Amino acid sequence: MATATEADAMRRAIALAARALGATSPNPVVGCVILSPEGTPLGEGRHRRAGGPHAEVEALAAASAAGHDVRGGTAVVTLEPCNHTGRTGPCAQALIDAGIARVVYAVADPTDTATGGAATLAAAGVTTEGGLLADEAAAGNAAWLTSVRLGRPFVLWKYAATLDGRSAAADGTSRWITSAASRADVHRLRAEADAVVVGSGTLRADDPHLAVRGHDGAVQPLRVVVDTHASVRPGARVLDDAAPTLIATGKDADTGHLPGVDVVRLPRTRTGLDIDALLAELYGRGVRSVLLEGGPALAGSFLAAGAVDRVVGYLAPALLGAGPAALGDAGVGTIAAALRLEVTDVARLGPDLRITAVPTASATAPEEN
Ligand code: AOF
Ligand code: ZN
Repeated sequence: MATATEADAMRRAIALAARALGATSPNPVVGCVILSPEGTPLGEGRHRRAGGPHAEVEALAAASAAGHDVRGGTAVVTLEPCNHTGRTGPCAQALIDAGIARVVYAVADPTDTATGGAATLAAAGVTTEGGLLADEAAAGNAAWLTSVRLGRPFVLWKYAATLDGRSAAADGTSRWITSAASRADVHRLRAEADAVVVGSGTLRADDPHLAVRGHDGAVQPLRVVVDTHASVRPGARVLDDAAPTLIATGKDADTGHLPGVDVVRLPRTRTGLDIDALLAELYGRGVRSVLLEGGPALAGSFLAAGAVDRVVGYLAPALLGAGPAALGDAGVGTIAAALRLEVTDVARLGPDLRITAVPTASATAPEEN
């Protein structure tokens, strides 16, 4: 059984890992705390960038830099220590070499490449225990774990709407439906994502910038415009150099007005571009988490393709009564086909409500009672 001290250390390791969200792809976020045999923290670390040291190695180095002897100590880590030599050496072996006597981890490594660390540690006589605060640690790594399971990036669809579900007024005006607190929260979502995706309609209507502001040191996400006919104007703000940008167009689009712009040509469907092909292209570029920022038609296409893993709605206490809905056609024609969600969080941001929900396993209607 893990001790209360180890649980505290795991909470700290999860918090350390969370600081690197949006910066480590295609790798996970991982945090680690090294404890002395008496339970005193000796060093801590996190994985900061793909190609950089793993969390365990950074924590061992921090302990050693502080002059601590870690022999006989415990490593508390959010992900099972890796067993492979990839861009860096195997962490299981590094822990064994350092004389660590016990390893407590939260979530097993699900990859074929890195799995097996716990067995290697156990074979070397290190006590190992998995599963401590596994749900919390998995939630902190939800994007990466989902991308490993599905072989495509994790997709979070974010929208802002009035209480009656409209994302713009009848005349098309839509600026600042939600409060400054909600808009700041969206910048956090962008900072945590590898790519931010919008459709060309939103680009025309709002000329959004899509780069992250207010998060020092955040890795800027790849800005992706789904633009079947390459309608983006050369002066659009999304084309500046604040962050990289990718324009996804149909195979036949004329992109002559976009010299020097990174363009990918994708197959078309009846409603626009093939969402699976887009996600495969992004995955190939190392993107493991996508923030889908609209508009309504594109969000409908993603939902119809079964390609939304989490929904975050910012609802402002305002009513419009007319104007476009936050979500367009998602392939739902009858109530039995409604895309059912489970609410996982409700928060108040200034005057607004933020509702987080995930699709339920089956799209059937709940039982009446
Ligand atoms: C990390 N950071 O702290 C741990 C990881 O690309 P590599 O060679 O660095 O290996 C990445 C894999 O190593 C990763 O997918 C995961 O399975 C495992 N553990 N990875 O990036 C870490 N502990
Ligand atoms: Zn490792």
